Amino acid sequence: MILNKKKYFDDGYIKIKNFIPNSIIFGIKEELSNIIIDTAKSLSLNIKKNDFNYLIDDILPRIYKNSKDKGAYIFDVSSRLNIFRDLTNYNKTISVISKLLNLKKNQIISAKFSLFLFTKYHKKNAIGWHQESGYYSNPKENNFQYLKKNNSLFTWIPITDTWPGNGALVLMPKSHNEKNIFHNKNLFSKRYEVSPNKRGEIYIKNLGKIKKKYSKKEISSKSGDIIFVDSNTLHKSGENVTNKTRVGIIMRFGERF
Ligand SMILES: O=C(O)CCC(=O)C(=O)O
Ligand SMILES: [Fe+2]
Repeated sequence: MILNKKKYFDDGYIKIKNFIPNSIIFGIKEELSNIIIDTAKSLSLNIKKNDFNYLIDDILPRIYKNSKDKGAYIFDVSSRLNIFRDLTNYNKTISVISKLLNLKKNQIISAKFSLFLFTKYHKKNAIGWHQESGYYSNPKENNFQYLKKNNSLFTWIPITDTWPGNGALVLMPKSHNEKNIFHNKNLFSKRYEVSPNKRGEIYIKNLGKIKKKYSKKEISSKSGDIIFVDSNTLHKSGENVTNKTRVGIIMRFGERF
């Protein structure tokens, strides 16, 4: 594989198609399916077939509707599936990160891992504009992730295919050159109550100038693809106007602070 580093440095992101092996993608789908089936059975829900899309689009929302606790259970145990370690540590991913960040493999550290299981009942959970580096703000904070803001990135990995309108990642190409954007914190209880562009843990107060300076782009991607995004590139969750569940994974890597 030839890595187009220039494109990454120019645009602040790069998508690579057919990157993650099928064995890992199938494994993730199978293990998520098993957890959904077991949980549905515990609620005596009728399962018609063992098919990943049916399970995440039909059964998973019904589980959430029936029992918030069971929904939270699925999210929690899924995030801790061992197969996500295979994904996080996939050799080819680490090689690319090592080249993009100019670090030896053993110098890379990883930060928070996020699994998104956004069903039709989670439209409000779509996150607004931010830089990933906004999470790595203040070394004095107890959730500081010890990643260097200017030498880190995240990977966005779709498990379900995404396109504009069903939750594809939205970003502002070239905005990684903005190094001094201040991020405010939302009150925990208000994270998903504020306006769509400001939802999530952190938000940017004055988006006007930035929005004028950069155009936004929705990045369609298929399961098996990967998107490498500079930590300073502005991005947000794409809107999902469908009733389909959107499953995606974010992993964060960088140079130790
Ligand atoms: O939902 C997404 O695609 C993006 C979420 C995100 O950027 C984040 O959690 O930091
Ligand atoms: Fe993010």
